Amino acid sequence: MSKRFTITAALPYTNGPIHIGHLAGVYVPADIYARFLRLQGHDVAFICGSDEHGVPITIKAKKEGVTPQDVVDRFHANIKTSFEAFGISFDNYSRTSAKIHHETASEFFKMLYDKDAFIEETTAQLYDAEANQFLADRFVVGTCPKCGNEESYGDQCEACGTTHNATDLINPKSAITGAIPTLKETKHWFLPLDKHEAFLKKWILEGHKTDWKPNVYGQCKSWIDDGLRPRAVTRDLDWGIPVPVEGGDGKVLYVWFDAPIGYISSTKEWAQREGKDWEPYWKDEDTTLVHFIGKDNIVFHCIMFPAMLKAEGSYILPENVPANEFLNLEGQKLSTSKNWAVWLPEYLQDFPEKQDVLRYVLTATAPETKDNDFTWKDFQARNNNELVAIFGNFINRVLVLTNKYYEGLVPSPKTFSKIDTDTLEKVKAFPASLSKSIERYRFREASQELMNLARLGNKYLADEEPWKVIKTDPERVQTIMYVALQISAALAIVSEPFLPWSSQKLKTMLQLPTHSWAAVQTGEPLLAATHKIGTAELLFAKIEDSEIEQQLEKLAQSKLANTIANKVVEPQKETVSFEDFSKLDMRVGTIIAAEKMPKAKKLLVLQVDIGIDVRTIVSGIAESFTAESLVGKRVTVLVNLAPRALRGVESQGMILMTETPEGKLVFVNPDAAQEAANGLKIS
Ligand code: B3M
Ligand code: ZN
Repeated sequence: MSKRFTITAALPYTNGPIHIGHLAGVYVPADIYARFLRLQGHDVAFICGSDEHGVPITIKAKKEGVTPQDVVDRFHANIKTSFEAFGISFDNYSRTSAKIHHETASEFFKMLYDKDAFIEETTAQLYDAEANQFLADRFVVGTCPKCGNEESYGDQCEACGTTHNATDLINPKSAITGAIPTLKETKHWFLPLDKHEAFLKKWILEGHKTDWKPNVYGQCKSWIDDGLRPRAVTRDLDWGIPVPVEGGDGKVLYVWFDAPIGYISSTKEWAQREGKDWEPYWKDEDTTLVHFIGKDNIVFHCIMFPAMLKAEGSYILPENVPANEFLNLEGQKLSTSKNWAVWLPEYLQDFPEKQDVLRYVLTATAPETKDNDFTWKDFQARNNNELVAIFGNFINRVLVLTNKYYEGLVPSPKTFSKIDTDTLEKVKAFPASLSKSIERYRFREASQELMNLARLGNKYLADEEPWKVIKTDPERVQTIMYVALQISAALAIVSEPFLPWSSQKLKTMLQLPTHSWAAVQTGEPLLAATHKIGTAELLFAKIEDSEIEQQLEKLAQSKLANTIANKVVEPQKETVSFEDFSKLDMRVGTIIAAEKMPKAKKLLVLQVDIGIDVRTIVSGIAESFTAESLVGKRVTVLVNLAPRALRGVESQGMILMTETPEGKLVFVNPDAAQEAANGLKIS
């Protein structure tokens, strides 16, 4: 029976492009789910948009010296385009700076205000006197009162996920000036979450104990058990939706008040465009509402937004909030500021037409129950060993053989043997097992089940060996190829939610007449005898080592840039007079012999031609250079340093060195020295 679904995916902050962490945590699973539901014939509104208010945007704008509007315009376009190019099938992608959103959020606030759903209170809030600004949310950092993380934001600690009021922070510090905030009185509107505690307890703790993911349920339980408190839903800021009630001048709605309402306004925008009524999608008890989010958004979607919806009174509540954990990259936390990420626009450029590979890898390694790691080697292996070697290989064999033996016409099957009927029975069972996994939000499991269908086909062909049997029993081959073609068709249909691009390509190759999920389930022939298929194309292509190395090199560059940025530069030493400096006699020289100092890990004994004479210099560089590699090297030498005995060898000067960002020693100015004669002074 067709049902109505409203599927939302977290509205990305519009301060940077989308990366694989966003995709794995939210957008790929949400898209699989939405596509799956559509394939069942359900009525789906798959909703998203850009989250354009809030501190991250303001901070980015300040850093770049542009307006917040400039920032959101740039990234809204960037994000929207890359989602489309990647194949995320939103029915609507809106933005919270849109007029319809400002109106919807304002009305929502006013409605709650009129219902006395807020507490209006003047309280002392953190204030940065230097910046002349109240400090809330990401404008203030301090120690989390719950877990002790020293870099908690004013509204949320990313380490433990709790939300708190900025005044709860221990040792707060302004993120703008670094100043210790003072307290200043200001009026705000608070949503009394404590008043909704009984309802939240009943709804979540009793109602969703078994169907919500343990990580989601667990977080909710811990907040509720800790006791809920009123939360301010307005801010003293100038970027956001103006507070639409008396006394609201100079204040805006808290970004976590307006952003979830963005789901509603985006639905309205879609309905207007499609000539539909938006209300059933948010107000009809028969509608299933599901929020796809990352784990840091759980409290807002499970506690705060439901409390808002409940206070308003006419809305439905989410049926489920399948939040994911985080994805790491090559063993390290993804980080926008450290450029430690795989950015979607770059991926699409580097791997054109390989959207499905990333979709598949991110699904197969999705951080569903714990944080998980994305590595480029694994990406390559899953492409080459699974998509190419199993799925692609099977399809290629079926299409090539059908074209070769039957000029592209599906052959009529003869007698079905047990292996044929068993195989077809197994194919029939796939939609049900896939559905079961997807309905429980186990996309990882589902993606492996999909691969099992390709494995089934591959094994069937490998066991039946039509390419051998053709010589002795061509009639048998007709049946084999008929069965193999049915498996290919089933794959084309059920792979659609996971691999939409390849599914489409395969449907075209097979000229597949039906795309119905139910048809696979009933076991009716998907490709009838004498149906003409199209030409074979490669479904997946091998990814070469060099392509992976390029990606790893990109990451190495980011790492290097970070080490340089984080390198602590020693403070300047005391000033010396020019006379003192002139006492140093530095010359260009050439190392003419080098050997290791016995039993000393770090020391090399060098003979250096400094123009005046040849000196013995003991240098502590053995961990960075082998003795052999140094012969002939041009160096800079301090030649009038008082001689000093090191392990019994007299060192008669010093070679000037510095360090690379990775901490490797290098010679000072060796390139310039190439041109200079030994003995020339450095000045
Ligand atoms: N803008 C996403 C984030 O925390 C946040 C989601 C809003 S969903 C209403 O990155
Ligand atoms: Zn914490």
